[in-house]
Amino acid sequence: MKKIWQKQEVDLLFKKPFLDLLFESQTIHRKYFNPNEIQISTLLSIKTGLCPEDCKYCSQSSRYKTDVQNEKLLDFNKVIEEAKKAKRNGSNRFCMGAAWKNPKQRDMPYLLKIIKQIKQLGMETCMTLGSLNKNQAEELASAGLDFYNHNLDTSPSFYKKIITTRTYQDRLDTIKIIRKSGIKVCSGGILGLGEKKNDIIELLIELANLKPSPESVPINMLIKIQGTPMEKNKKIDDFRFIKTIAVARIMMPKSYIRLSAGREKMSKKMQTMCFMAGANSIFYGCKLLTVNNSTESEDLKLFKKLGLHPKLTNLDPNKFKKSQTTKKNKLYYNAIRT
Ligand code: SAM
Ligand code: DTB
Ligand code: SF4
Repeated sequence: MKKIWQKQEVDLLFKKPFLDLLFESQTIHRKYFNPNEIQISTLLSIKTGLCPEDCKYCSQSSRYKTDVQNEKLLDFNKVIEEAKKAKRNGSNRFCMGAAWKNPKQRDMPYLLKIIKQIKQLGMETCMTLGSLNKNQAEELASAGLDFYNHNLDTSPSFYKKIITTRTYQDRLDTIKIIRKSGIKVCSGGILGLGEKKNDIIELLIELANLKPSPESVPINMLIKIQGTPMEKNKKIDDFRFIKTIAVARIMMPKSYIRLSAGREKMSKKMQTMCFMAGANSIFYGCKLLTVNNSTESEDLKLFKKLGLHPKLTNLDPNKFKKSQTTKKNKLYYNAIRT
């Protein structure tokens, strides 16, 4: 029987002494995962900006004047080229995001063709396109989509202060539709919006109590985007962030917990503490959707220092042709060999 988490017990986890909490989360992590293995995904924005939603943190909402360059749907060949590049650089999952309220029917053939082509490269696929209806989810699933990212972002009550153009229930409904279609669920949140500890607790309870919990749980640290209502938000305390990852690991022991947006501004020590707390997935590649990420070479240096290695599903170095061996993936193989 699936455990149902109650507020009081999660509150107690947050109240634990820091080192006790980390010991507990690390112990659970080691029960279900290889502690030295990190799943890595690469992101690409396939349609950028002019989003009709009003998420107060986002560079792509049409409501705010940000530096984002709006772009129409990316050319099919360009998307495939980027996926191949990600594969050569060592990623095994390609995640594509579109700044839509929901995909239109006319976009479906393009999306399905992309999924099929990327699956042929031997990569896992993930998309995040806004809300989905049942038919759309089923079509994406039949094309072979592995994951769909749809975050709850924060607690149900605080959510209303962050986004007004769709409800929490809309998000939960889409997650249910994704789950039913057979696509794996990627859903998490964002810290630094001005939420209270209680909002984080409620978010984690919402996620963990889904039946089943999401397979992948991104925990984003707010990247303050100039021009958005959150541009001057106070930075979230590092220890609260690390504790959130530890508590997420304890509540969702079998899920991949992804240390997501915000790594570019985190020190190596901070990232290491997040891995110790139970994070075992990252976005890899120098760009997220619209803003910079930690660079590949910085990540490889850190992996080498910590003896971490990327989760290799379809990546066999011997399968790489000489001509495909770029400087970056040489670095990557050296990093994981030594
Ligand atoms: N448009 C789709 C949607 O909202 O479902 C997908 C893309 S959206 C950019 C995916 C997630 O990225 C958001 O739910 C949020 O958690 C995170 N995100 C967006 N902007 C961010 C920022 N400035 N800092 C940190 N995380 C951010
Ligand atoms: C998620 O939770 N974080 C990623 C992914 N899912 C799509 C996106 C982070 C976006 C960071 C801001 C930007 O690049 O615009
Ligand atoms: Fe649009 Fe997604 Fe940005 Fe919200 S987070 S404004 S839905 S792109």
